[in-house]
Amino acid sequence: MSSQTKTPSQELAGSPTRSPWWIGAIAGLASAAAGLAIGELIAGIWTSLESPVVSVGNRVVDNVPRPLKTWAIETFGTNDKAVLLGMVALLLALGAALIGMLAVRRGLRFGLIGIGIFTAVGMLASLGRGTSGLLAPLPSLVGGLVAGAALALLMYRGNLDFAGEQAVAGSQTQPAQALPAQALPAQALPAQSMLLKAPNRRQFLGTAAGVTAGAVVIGGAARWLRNQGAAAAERLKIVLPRATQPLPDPPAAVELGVAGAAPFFTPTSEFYRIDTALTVPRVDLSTWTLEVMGEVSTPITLSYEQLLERPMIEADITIACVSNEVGGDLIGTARWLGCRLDDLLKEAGVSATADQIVGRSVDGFTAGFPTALLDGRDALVAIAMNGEPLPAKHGFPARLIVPGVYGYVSATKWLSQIELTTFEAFQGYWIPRGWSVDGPIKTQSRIDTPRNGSRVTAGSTVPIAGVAWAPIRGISKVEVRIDNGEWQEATLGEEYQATTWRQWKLDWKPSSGEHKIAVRATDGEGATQTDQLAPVAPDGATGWHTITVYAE
Ligand SMILES: Nc1nc2c(c(=O)[nH]1)N[C@H]1C(S)=C(S)[C@@H](COP(=O)(O)O)O[C@H]1N2
Ligand SMILES: [Mo]
Repeated sequence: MSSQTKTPSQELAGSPTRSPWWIGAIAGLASAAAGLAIGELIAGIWTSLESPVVSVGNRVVDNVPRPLKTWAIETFGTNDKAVLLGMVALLLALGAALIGMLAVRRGLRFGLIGIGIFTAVGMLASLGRGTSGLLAPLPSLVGGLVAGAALALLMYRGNLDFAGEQAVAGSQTQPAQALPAQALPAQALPAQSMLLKAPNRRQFLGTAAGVTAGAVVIGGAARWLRNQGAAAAERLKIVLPRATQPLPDPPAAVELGVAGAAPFFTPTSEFYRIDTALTVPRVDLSTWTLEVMGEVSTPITLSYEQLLERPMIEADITIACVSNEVGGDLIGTARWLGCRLDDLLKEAGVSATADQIVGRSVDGFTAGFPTALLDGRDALVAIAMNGEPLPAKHGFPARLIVPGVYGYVSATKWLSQIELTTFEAFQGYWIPRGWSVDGPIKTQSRIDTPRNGSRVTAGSTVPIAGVAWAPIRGISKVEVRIDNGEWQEATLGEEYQATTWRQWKLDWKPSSGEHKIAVRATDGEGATQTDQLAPVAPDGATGWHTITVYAE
């Protein structure tokens, strides 16, 4: 018998859960979609706020144990963030479907309690991250209210709540079919008449379709706001100041011009990106400021315009990630434009007790390095890379760049504060997570061409080439070893700045067969790169990059 042919009383005479499970799942999913879309929209309008999904995802990122994080990065590569967001969304969808089913079977208030729990999780996850303070839970709160309202509306339109609750109540006392209507006492009649209101599937589905369509439109608008929003447009309007001390181009001979080897300057579009941010923070320039605070005599607050008015220098600096494996590509070189950090701190007057400079991001990330690193090197509050305002991914509107140390202790993107403190008083983001307090970049070299596992032509001239780096000590020598032969000195790109990597190459005429090629570099102080293998944690990988190629 199909449901259309049932009379209302026949509907009621069935089990207390007449509405099939999927009605509840639809109610839950549509309500959740509405709530989440509103959350995204609020976060899209007020760019300093995180949407509920992103807040929860960020909490997960901040708290997953390192082995799990390493596994995720190894398995999903740079898609790890998309996978995590997908998992949060999937869990949310499951939860939403269950909440909807509970509501339809047990009554609206059970559904509302479920939504309340999810809302509380979202609100809690948003707290204490970044600089949005007390407003941070707003997207989750409003999203939760909207989801609750949507669920109530759906159940009302489908006559679901009432029927469900009554049926359950009935089933707890006596089975509904044992209650002939005429046998009910008079005071039970109003309840009974509502009891007879059959679930209205058509109205329910229509409303669910409407709610879902609304959520899709609002979600789309939120996405558009995020992408096309204020920050991106503002960035395009920026006219970069000219450097007070412009830097001439590096000598042409820094570039050895071997096809397949990394160019001296890494194109911005290919520059590696590493950060904990699930979605790239979009900074509103009209409210953004950079504060220099903590153990200083004169705290400084700069607007973006004020930052741009400061004397600007250019510097060519190679930055690297501590998580770069031997032979990996989490490293790049750019021409950075910014104001000198040492000058800025001189103005602020660093107190003698401070030994740590902490960069804090608008999203709460922190990285700290010793005040002693300001030894005259070109540490910058950078506003541009390779001649363009910093792309959002790389820290717009400002970031720190400190030559010689890994990014996790220094290169804070979306910079909002520079705090002078002590190592005893404060640990940057990665330190309690098991990474080393100090992060000097280790001397390393990489073979870019030929590729590991590739085939080359026996008897022809095959250039072996790559890059070597040891900022800020510089590179003095690169050697290549083929099979178990002698170490042969490679040709180096022209000596330029010790803060950058150096290209190297060696021509080779392979005999046919399988060959192993290893590379090692010697830094500007005469220390040769160790062959001892070390993993990336806790302070950077070591070992010689070694590849196998086949000549035929
Ligand atoms: N706000 C913020 N800044 C950050 C990070 C981060 O997670 N959040 N990661 C750091 C790390 S570990 C590295 S290696 C560099 C990478 O900079 P890039 O993404 O511009 O290459 O940024 C640093 N700055
Ligand atoms: Mo990093």
